[in-house]
Amino acid sequence: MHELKRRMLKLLEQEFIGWKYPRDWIVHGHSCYFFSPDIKSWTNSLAACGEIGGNLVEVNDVTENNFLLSKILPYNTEHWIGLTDKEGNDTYVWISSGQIPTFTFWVDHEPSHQWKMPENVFVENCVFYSNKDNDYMWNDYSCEAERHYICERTLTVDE
Ligand SMILES: [Ca+2]
Ligand SMILES: [Ca+2]
Repeated sequence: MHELKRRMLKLLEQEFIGWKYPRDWIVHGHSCYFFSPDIKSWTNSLAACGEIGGNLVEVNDVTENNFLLSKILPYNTEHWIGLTDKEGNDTYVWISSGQIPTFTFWVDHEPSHQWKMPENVFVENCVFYSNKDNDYMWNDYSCEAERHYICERTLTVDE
């Protein structure tokens, strides 16, 4: 009986922890984060984050940025974040809060808002962490391009 009770408590605990910190998510500060193994368009990345109870990451300050960099540095790949200019008015806002960023991490001369090569013009409305060649800083690009993505889920206040 004691053993059964212990096992039930263990199951409850796993469920509780699973709810707060879903499997494969990494806790940092007041959020947990998911770094995708797969690549998707920005829009599909946003949907994928939503399906697992989060949103595309909102990078609020240098501390959060440093944490994210520490996780993506070993991989030299590009990751979508939740910054977009879907209205097409060249003003980037966070998809989760609707706020204009107070912290930014742009590559020099970015955001460029469009790809300017002749015969291949398209607008750039979605932002990603670039790879090593651009020191992992932010760049905007076509939302249709496929990249890895980072989801964020804010933890509840009663931690
Ligand atoms: Ca955040
Ligand atoms: Ca750009």
